[in-house]
This record gives sequence, C-alpha cells and structure tokens, in this order.
Amino acid sequence: MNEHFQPRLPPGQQLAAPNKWPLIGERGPRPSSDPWTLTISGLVDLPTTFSLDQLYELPQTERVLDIHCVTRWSQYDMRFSGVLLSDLLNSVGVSTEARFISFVSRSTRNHSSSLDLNDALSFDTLIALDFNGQPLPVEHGGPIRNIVPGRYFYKSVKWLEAIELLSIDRLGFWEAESGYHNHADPWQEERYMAPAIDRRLAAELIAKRDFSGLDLRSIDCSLRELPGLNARGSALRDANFRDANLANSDFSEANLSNAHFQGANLQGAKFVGTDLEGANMSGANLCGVDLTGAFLTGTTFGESGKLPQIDSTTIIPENILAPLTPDQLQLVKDLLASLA
Ligand SMILES: Nc1nc2c(c(=O)[nH]1)N[C@H]1C(S)=C(S)[C@@H](COP(=O)(O)O)O[C@H]1N2
Ligand SMILES: [Mo]
Repeated sequence: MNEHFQPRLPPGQQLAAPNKWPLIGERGPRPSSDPWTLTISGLVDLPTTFSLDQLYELPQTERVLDIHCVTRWSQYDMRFSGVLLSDLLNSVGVSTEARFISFVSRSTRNHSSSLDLNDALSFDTLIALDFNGQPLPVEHGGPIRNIVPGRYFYKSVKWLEAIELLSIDRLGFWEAESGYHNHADPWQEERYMAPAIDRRLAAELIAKRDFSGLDLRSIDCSLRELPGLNARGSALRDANFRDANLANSDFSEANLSNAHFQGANLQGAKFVGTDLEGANMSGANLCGVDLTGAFLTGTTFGESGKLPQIDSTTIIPENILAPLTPDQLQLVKDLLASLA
C-alpha cells in the first residue's frame, strides 16, 4: 500500500445514502422582508455590503467536495459554486491585525461560527450560491451560505448575511451552546471540547441517579450501575455509557447526540422523543426499549459484527428509520425481521 494513502472517510463517520443530504439544525432563516445581502465588516479597509446580484456578478468558482457532519454522516462529491472567500476579502482589503473570521447567519437565534483566518483561506472557503447548478435550496442555507472544506459541517453557516474580521476569536452558536470543538477537524475527530463538568459533581449525580434537565455533556458513566436512571430532558451529548447498566432508565426528550451506549444494558429504557443523532448502540441490550419519535440521523445500531439484542417488546417504529445510513437501515430491518 502507498504510504501516503489516506482513506476518504474520516474516522467514526458513515456514508449517507447516495444523493441524500440530511437537514441538520435550523430549518429556515429569521423571517425578514429585507433583500438578501452579505456585509463584510470589522478589521477590513473598506466595509462593504454586496447584494445577491453583485455576488453572482463576481467570478464564480465551482468546488466538488466531501462534507462531514459531527453527527457522523458524510456525503461525497457535493457540487457547490459561488465566490471564493479569498476573492471577496481581497476586494475589501483585510487589516493586518485580523486573525479570526466570524460567519453570521440571518437566524432567530443569532447563529454564527468562526474560524482562524489562515485556516479559512487555506481551505478555499467558498461563499456558496448554487448547488448542482441550481440556487442553493432555502432549507440548506440558500441563497447564501459559506462552505468550509476540511472541517465538520457546523462551520458552514446557513443563510449567511455577515462576515466579520476579528483580532480575538468569538465562539459560534454550537461551539458555545453544545460544546462542539472550535477547531472541528474531522480527521482528528475534534467533535467536542473537554467537558465542563467536574468529577465531584459527576460522582454525586451518578450516586443520586438523577440527571433530569441537566447539561452533562461528555459525562463518563461507563460500566456504572445506573438502573432506573432519571435522565428526562437532559443534555447528554457525547456521554459515555459503554457497558453500563441502565435498565428501566428514562431518557425521554433527552439530547443524546453522539452518546456511546455500546454494550450497555438498556432493557426497558425509554427513549421517546430523544435526539440520538450520531449515537452508538451496538451490542446493547434493547429488549423492551421504546424508541418512539427518536431522531436517528447517523445513529449506529451495529458495527464490527456486534448487534444489539431486541425482543418482541422492543418498540422501533418504522417511521423513525428513514434517516439511517443504508447499512444501518438494513441491519435494523434484518433484526426486526428475525423476530417475526
Ligand atoms: N444558520 C445555521 N447554520 C447552520 C446550522 C444551524 O442550525 N443554523 N447547523 C450547522 C450544522 S450542525 C450542520 S451539520 C450544517 C447542516 O447543514 P444542512 O442542514 O444543509 O445539512 O449546517 C450548519 N450551519
Ligand atoms: Mo452538524
């Protein structure tokens, strides 16, 4: 094998179905009757507002690239075109003190994301206007979004309306709210920052078996005895429940994206309305588990030959399965069929 061989799929990612582009996060921009514009301000020589027409009149560049979502799905060969960030920045002149660049969305929650300016430029960041030769669909960030190759897709902001050049970094929405890693390199699996929760607090909560309503991102509960855990409405992104005993636990409405349940005993546990995007349940005991209304984009049920255990009391409604990757969908269908 060529010693420079690099696989195309970053570690921990799964390929989405051909031509499928999942919808993640906000579904639409902040309602406004203002025409779409893109304003570049901050540490620039000539703060400028471009109309959509003006953006289309600038030289258009096409890029075919792979996108990688932090919730573990990837898609190859996405064909975007628009204006190169470097071309836009050259036209306004960047001050020498600028170190960071913040991309700001027309969003009801003031969504934004930032990058080191040198990274943004070295990646050939694109201000995308078109996808597959058509205007970018609104739900995917049309009419204007930035596309950052080489970073998890949360760095690519939908409904882009402002770019600010900064001397000091400003954390974006997901980076501040969800603990998503600010560097976001999929090849290093930089999904989350270090957890904010201290060990003593974690130990107390584990002893009480009550996580309800709390944000305990990346908490380590591997191998723990936690039967009957109350985790209703909690935020447990990236939590580690490998090989834990969670029989009859209640995770209703919890955010469990990228949580690790490999080998866990989940008998009788409730996952009603949970966000399981990117979560992994391979080898878990799912007898009597209720997955009604769960979100399964990028969820893993089995890997490396390790299947979960299910029985006739396991509730996996057909209508939640569509977001699974083709391999995982087949695996779940085979499991369900083996019961019949
Ligand atoms: N304005 C805005 N931009 C956003 C988000 C969002 O919620 N709002 N989500 C981010 C995340 S986490 C991802 S994975 C991608 C999803 O883009 P898509 O819905 O077009 O697949 O958009 C990113 N940009
Ligand atoms: Mo994402």
